[in-house]
Amino acid sequence: MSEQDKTGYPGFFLTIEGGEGAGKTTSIEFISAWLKNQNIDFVQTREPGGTPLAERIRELLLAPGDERVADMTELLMMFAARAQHLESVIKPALAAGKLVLCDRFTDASFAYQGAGRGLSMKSLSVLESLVQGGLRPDMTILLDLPVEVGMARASGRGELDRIELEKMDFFVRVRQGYLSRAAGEPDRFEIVNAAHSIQQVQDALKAVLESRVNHG
Ligand code: T5A
Repeated sequence: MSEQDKTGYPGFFLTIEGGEGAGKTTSIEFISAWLKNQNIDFVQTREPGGTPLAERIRELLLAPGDERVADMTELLMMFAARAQHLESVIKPALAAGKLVLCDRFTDASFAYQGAGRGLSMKSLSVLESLVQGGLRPDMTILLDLPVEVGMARASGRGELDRIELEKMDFFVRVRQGYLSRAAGEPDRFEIVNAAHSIQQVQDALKAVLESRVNHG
């Protein structure tokens, strides 16, 4: 927490990722309670969204509709929302030395728009550098679980959004996309088995937080 990261921000950027119904919301509630308990100053936010404008982009992205959203449009809207979110929320908080707890970030674009939709990873990397410069998460918790389990949980919650209406093979590619990102950056990623019970997931999260957030 106290060390400056490679981009010069004194804060700590923690992102949570996972497929549909992986339990991000449930896990973020637990992480946020843990951070409060440790008296760590943090900002909780999400993508797409996190600012009034970015939340409007989120609504446009997730609402089911008759007009098919082109893959490139979807990608650029994710990054448009991200650019706004970075300038208004993430960078100021990191500059103030805070921990930023973010529900999804650019790994989601690589998993959904890259692996899921099949857009070129090279184009994604170009956008990532354009929008973020050198800013990357300090740590990413990937909640991993079989697609069928996640979809069953997501469906149990009510109406599905536009992306959740995709077919099973799309989500299989998304999961593989996440796992391959994690394999490529093992120091940044912590993979938590999200198919386990809520208690087991929380025990795993606590262990990760105690080893990586409390001690820098
Ligand atoms: N997206 C996002 C992109 O395509 N590209 C991008 O760049 C970005 C940033 C919205 C969508 O945007 C896409 C990905 C998404 O499709 P979202 O709202 O963050 O992103 O995504 P969702 O996956 O839709 O988030 P959800 O809120 O729907 O799911 P969660 O938060 O993962 O799951 P949660 O915690 O609500 O849990 C689901 C249910 O399961 C239960 C919970 O009680 C709940 O009922 N549950 C468990 N049950 C048993 N055992 C456990 N361990 C459980 N954990 C939770």
